[in-house]
Amino acid sequence: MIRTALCELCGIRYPVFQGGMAHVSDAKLAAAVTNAGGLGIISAMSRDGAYIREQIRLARTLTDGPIGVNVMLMSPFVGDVAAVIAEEHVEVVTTGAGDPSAHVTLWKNAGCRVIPVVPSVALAKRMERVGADAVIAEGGESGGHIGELATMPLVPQVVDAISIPVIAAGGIGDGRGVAAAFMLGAVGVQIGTRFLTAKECGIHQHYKDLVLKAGDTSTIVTGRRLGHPVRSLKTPYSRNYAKQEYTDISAEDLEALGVGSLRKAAVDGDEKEGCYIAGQIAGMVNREQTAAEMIEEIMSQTEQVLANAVNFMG
Ligand code: TUI
Repeated sequence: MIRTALCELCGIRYPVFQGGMAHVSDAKLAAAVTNAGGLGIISAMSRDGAYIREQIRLARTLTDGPIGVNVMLMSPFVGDVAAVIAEEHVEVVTTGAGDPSAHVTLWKNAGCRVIPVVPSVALAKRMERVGADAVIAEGGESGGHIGELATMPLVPQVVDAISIPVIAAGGIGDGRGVAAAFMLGAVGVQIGTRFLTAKECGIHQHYKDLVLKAGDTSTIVTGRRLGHPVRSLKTPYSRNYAKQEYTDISAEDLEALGVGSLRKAAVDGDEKEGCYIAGQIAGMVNREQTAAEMIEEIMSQTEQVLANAVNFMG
């Protein structure tokens, strides 16, 4: 049985976070992951405080374990959502797409563990300085909004730069990935893409089918011109965006292409206008399973890989 400092920090059985994915990670998926021994995380995406309060309370009816909320810092409701997280005493708050320094004291005073996603050593150091409990070092193999570095170089450089625990994310989908993350110095992992095909994940079946069908080269990064690169599956939407991105299209028109596209994928299964976010590991995600089956399989595979590793030594 693998236990790390992350299990103590967050009150979880396995050192596995489920990524906070916009229009994907709701109370039902989060509760299923927490009940399976990981940390389930509800995505606040660009929704208001009332929505996130309802989701937190729904999750509380579905599990007695800890719950996380992911705050997307570009959200227009970020202040509102930050206050609700403190009021509801959410056990763990993770953040993405920005610097959460302004909210850390509020969350710490409410007893939350604060664990920001960082794409660089510089932000990791800043997070340690402002009192974060740990960081998630997320490489560009992941789906959604990404930084410049890949997981393999990012994680050990972050580990060397700070003294708080580091969780690895980006490109991890099975026990080999978890074992590799431990070898890089991480005390846990965050997994997103694999949970897209969890039975408790309520996204449109077309989304799940695209992930199940995906191969190693099925993702593409768009949005660099606007300063927020996003990795998603190659679909009519993302191919069209990529084609238009470096034409004489205005920034406003390019921005407009993105509006509502995540929702169109996850909720409507829109084949033309949906942005189907997934990481590079999608090619390895070939089965629908319950969250508990996924986590049990990943952790027992991790144990096997780590036990076998001693055979490499003479
Ligand atoms: O945030 C994510 N993944 C996301 S957010 C999202 S919604 C969105 N849609 C379009 C454009 C932007 C967002 C979809 N997927 N992952 C965590 C993450 N955070 N990746 C990269 C970062 C990040 C980038 C810059 C974190 C901090 C940061 O710092 C900038 C600063 O202020 O120092």
